[in-house]
Amino acid sequence: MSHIAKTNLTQAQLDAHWMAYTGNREFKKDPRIISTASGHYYTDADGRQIFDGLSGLWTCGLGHSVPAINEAVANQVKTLDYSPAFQFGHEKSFQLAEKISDFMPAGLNRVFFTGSGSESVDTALKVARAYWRKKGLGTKTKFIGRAKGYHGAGISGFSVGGIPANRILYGQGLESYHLPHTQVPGTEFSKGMADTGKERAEDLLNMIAMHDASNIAAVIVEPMSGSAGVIVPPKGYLQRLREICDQHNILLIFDEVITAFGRMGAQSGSEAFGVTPDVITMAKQVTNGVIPMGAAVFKQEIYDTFMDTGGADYMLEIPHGYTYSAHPIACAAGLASLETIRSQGLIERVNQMSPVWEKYVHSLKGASDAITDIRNYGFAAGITLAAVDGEPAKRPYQIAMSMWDKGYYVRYGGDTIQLAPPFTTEESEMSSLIDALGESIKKFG
Ligand code: PXG
Ligand code: PLP
Repeated sequence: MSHIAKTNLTQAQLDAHWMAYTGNREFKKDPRIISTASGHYYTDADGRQIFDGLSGLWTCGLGHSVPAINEAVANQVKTLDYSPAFQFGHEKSFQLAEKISDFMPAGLNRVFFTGSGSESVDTALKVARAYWRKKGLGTKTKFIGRAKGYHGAGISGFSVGGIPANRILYGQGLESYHLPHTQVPGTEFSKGMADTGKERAEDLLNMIAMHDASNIAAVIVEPMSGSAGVIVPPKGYLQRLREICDQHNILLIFDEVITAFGRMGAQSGSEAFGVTPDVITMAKQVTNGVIPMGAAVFKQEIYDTFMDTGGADYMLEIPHGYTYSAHPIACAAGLASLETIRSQGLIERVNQMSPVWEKYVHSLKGASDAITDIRNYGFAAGITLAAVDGEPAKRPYQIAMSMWDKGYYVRYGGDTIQLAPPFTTEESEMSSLIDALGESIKKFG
């Protein structure tokens, strides 16, 4: 059905790669091969230009092949390609840690580097359990996630995650319970935050009544759920989660792998929604996706607790870390990415252009009866489509393939299409993306 790019790959080569989160059989019959990328566009193996409607995988808000990042990476490869992550250091990780803190809400200023969002979530959850143990509260081990949440592909991430398809094959995970999601009937087609739905935070009180706060280490939520299709928090909802966590001595973790560093038109989701958690996890935009890197950022009191109870100062305060923690090339890319966001005023740009984006996205309302909801915040949008013949994932797939044929990359997952254009997207690009999407939806609507 979709555009088949010419490729010199052999069937054996195609078969050898078990692709991530991909329908391998479908892909390998009809491969969509991307050859190069620059600015807001990919070029496929046939030389077609394809607009990047999801900024990579929510990674490349600055667009592709950004000269400042390319240069920083090239220089770093030539000067220090790798430096051991344990017991020795290099200057750029400390510089980047300070720069990341500068984007974080006040008080979140201790940065633990990882290689991905999934590792960042693992780090946050391990530190949460260890923190309570250090405080003499070692029974606080359970976690509360949320329905429709995505927290990566690790055993811990799938446990607290709430997308059923990502859980059903894997058996027992960490002991975790799930708050209801916040897609409340009657709030469809809300622009930005819905006025109702805040009361769904009250379920946390029921969970505390059931399990007791003495057994609960942390609540983890995405301030805005990305993977499940851009589920924006209702007004007052995150504030209420914060209040309940404070009242019951439970850590609040915001998983900001998608929302940190500009996507929301703010430095973080925390800043956008006005609620400060105890821990923020991040990845993706920190290096503009150029080199894998993630981080978990902790409030200082958590870090100090480990330092104060660490024993002799040559001892590890926490036995945790990754071979690629604070990788020097990732740090160089991170410094250049965050400096570019600042020097080009991109957070302000996303904030200013968000109403324009909102207008285009919501113009799709009524284009087809198949569209049952449209949601947006910052430079992100999710469109829910009615299931065809009991197959909720089919129509989004058909629409995304039709978009690829037309020269637009959009993400499909579950019953949604997701959009997240680069921070520098022009209004004319928004307009043509939405026009093309309207046509594709009508074709399959
Ligand atoms: N937490 C959140 C909130 C994420 O969005 C992860 C953790 C895991 O990060 P890594 O780097 O381990 O993949 C993510 C990643 C999509 C999509 O289309 C989203 C993600 C990954 C792939 C696709 O929404 N999010
Ligand atoms: N497995 C083995 C056998 C290892 O030696 C290591 C790291 O040294 C790992 C897994 C973890 O790898 P990483 O530090 O890249 O997460």
